[in-house]
Amino acid sequence: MKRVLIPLLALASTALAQEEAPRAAPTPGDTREFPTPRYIEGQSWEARPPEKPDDKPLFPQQTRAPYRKPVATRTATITDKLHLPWAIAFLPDGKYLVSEKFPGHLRIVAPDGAVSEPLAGLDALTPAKKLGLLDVALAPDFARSRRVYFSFYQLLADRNGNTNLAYGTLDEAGNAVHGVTVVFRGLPLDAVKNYSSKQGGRIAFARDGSIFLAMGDRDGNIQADYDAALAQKLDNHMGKILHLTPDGLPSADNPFLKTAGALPEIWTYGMRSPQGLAFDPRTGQLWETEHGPRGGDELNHIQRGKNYGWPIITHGIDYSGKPLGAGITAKEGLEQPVYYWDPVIAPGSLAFYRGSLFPQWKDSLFVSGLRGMGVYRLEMKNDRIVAEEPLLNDLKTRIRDARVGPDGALYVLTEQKALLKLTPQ
Ligand SMILES: [Ca+2]
Repeated sequence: MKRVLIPLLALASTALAQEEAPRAAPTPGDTREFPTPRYIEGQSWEARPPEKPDDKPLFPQQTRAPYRKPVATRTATITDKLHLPWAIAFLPDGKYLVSEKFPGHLRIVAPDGAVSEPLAGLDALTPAKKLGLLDVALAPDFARSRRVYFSFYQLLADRNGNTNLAYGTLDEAGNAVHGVTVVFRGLPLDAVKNYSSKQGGRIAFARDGSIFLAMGDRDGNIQADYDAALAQKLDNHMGKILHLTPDGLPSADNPFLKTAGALPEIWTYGMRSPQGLAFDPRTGQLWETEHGPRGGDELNHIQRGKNYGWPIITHGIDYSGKPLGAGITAKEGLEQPVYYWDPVIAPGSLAFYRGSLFPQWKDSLFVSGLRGMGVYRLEMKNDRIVAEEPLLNDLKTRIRDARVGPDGALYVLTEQKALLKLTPQ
């Protein structure tokens, strides 16, 4: 029955699906169905029970905020010729700088959909086919410096390898990045196995030009060694948000500079698999989304030195179906997520709306959903989520990144190949 309903809904939703949107299949191997959300104003789109039946929010609307659709959108496909795109940055000339995860390439996409050859200059990082590329971001002084930052990992033996940060100088005419320099390498260098692709990698620039970098916990062994969780120990970069100078050094205001045994780059800890990191343009505050266990994806307000709880407190259960640790969702001294998803959407990114193209979206943030096969628009009021609207679920494809362009349009990367642009209908 479901297979009959999906095409009908896709036709009914907007004109987008019929002509312009790609028809990418879900990622091979991910055969789990994601239900079509229910679109009822004032009720959550989510109708499934929580993964752990007795799981409850700690305050009203910590999860399942009511659905609200303030505006209709139109979707255009700029290109569907990318390969595993991970992130997009907006160049001042109107083109798009896109990273492709594996093998790691940077490409420039023109507004007419022309896709460049891979930019030269990344070969010095690691042998070909060993490079995994994650985020890409323009330096705040890009107009003058032409500097771009990107995060990457190296595939070492047994799929080990940690997340690193580099910069280089973009030469658009030469289709190259010159002077590629690695400014930060995550510790341990040969991190435990690349379980579940929990590499982190998202970059966010603060107003002062310093850099925040998300690092996944890489911890595939939580069940067996719960008390030794990497995310709770300050002697490694796993399961942390880091704060760095533009040269990759610890920022002078970091909270653990004088803590014996602590790595000086750490800003917060107790994260699981963060892939969304963004500043609220109104408040200047930092926010994060992370992949949780089965039933525990989170949106967090990131504050200096705090512990976000993984794996001591969490919603949901382990992917094996077993409980996690003591099975608790709150503990003194550990931060609560501002919002969580149970069942999960697998959040790939986070972006705040800025711009005037969609005045109805002025209080919105956007979270891409991999497992959730859509983009999730959240409305925020006084740092709480008051409404949630799934977008693009009719494409039935995993969504990697969603960013707001300088023109106020919403740009979306599907996990497999496409760059989409959403404008008002
Ligand atoms: Ca948490």
